[in-house]
Amino acid sequence: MKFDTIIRNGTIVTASDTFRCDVGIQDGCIIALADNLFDAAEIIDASGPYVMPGGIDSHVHLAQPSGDGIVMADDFASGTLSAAFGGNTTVMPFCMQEKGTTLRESLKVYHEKAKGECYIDVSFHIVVTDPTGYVLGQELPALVEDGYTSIKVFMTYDNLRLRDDEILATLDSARSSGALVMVHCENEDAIRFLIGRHEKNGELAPKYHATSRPVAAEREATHRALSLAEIVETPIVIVHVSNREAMEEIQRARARGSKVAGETCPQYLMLTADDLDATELDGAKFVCSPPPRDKQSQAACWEGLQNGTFDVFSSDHCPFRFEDDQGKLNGKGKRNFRWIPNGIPGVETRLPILFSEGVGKGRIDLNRFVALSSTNHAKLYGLYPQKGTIAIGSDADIALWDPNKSVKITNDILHHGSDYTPYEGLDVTGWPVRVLVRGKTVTDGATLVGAKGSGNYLDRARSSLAHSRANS
Ligand code: DUC
Ligand code: ZN
Ligand code: ZN
Repeated sequence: MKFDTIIRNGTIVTASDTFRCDVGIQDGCIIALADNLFDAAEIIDASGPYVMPGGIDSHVHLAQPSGDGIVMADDFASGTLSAAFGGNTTVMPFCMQEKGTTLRESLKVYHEKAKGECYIDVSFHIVVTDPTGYVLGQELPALVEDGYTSIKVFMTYDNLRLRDDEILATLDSARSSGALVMVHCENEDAIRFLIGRHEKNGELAPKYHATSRPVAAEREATHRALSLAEIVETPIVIVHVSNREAMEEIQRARARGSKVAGETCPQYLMLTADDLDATELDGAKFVCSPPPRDKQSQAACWEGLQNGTFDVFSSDHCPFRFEDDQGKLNGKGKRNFRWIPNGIPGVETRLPILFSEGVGKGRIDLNRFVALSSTNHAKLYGLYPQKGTIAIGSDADIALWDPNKSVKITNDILHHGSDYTPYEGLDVTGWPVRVLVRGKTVTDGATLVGAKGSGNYLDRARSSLAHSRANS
């Protein structure tokens, strides 16, 4: 047989083109794109759905320690399963450096957690929380050579945030090694001041999470991160941008010549701070950082997806259970918003929401959908062209999308470990009906076909944004 699998009569959509042909797959790779392919062990009829690169979600959290007594709702098995049902073929979770440990020690822990568990391919970003001379001078350059080519730093959270001098040292090391730095931009001192003021006033409900983390705290930190990156000439990614003012900081930095990528997420298109002001403690379901803003901010984020301010659309899947004393409603979280774990589930709903609200409502076209959901993630994080496109030689990571399938999103139909979805009741049109990773079907849309452990760990090349400055 010439092929293991042929996907026949499909409309192929890439980030740049839409065209009709068959896809021939062998040994997990695309080896032919042509009409009338024949001679395969398996023929998949794709005359109805679109044939798209599988989604790459470059911002997810799985099995991450999240504070005393708090347990994340997804491990690598449930998180990658949920991702597959949402049309994804690769996810990029974070490996969190525990203070006082090396990056290699932290990686060992996360590789153990992921080993034999994943349904789709995975690759780690490393969160640097303890940027010692050894970490920045010895470990990071060696890790980049080994394929760990992106890191994240936090400007908020007492136990995670780096001071400005530490951020500069980290950026400087990243520039010379060619690592790409993702930055969580919120001003910790301002947030702590506002939390303290709310506590003094007895304002403890979930809605005060939003007012304790205002736009100005995000805008200021975004400006500072971009300025620090400019000083040491290091490309950065501003992750989970929630509003226009932070977007304008990115636009101004680019106009000054800085290399900056931008990311936004479904919560900033679909939720507002009003969702945190729900009855009882339901607002805790929407606590994430930065918090959702207002309708004008949602419109701004859509503009950013259209005009290129944002390169990637990620879920920031960071799931906790709601009715659970190890989750949102832990003993302290019930009494005070500051103890509600930050983060919401979304790896399975990211793409249906972007497809339905974006393509379906005419805000973006199909090719932009593919760019924002897959191709740009692969390029930004050093996986292209192995991943993120449909081309000869690329991995056969493919999602078949039925553009007309209408689905009401409810927690019952999802596969994550959380007991709720922030998008309960949302009607979407467009759904992934078959997902293949390296040519093997993981789900037919309704049932699981793939096996736990079939996902690979991916070493990565340097970022398209970072490598041109490497070693300069
Ligand atoms: N930052 C993230 O990237 N995810 C969840 C929580 C946070 O602060
Ligand atoms: Zn973050
Ligand atoms: Zn995150």
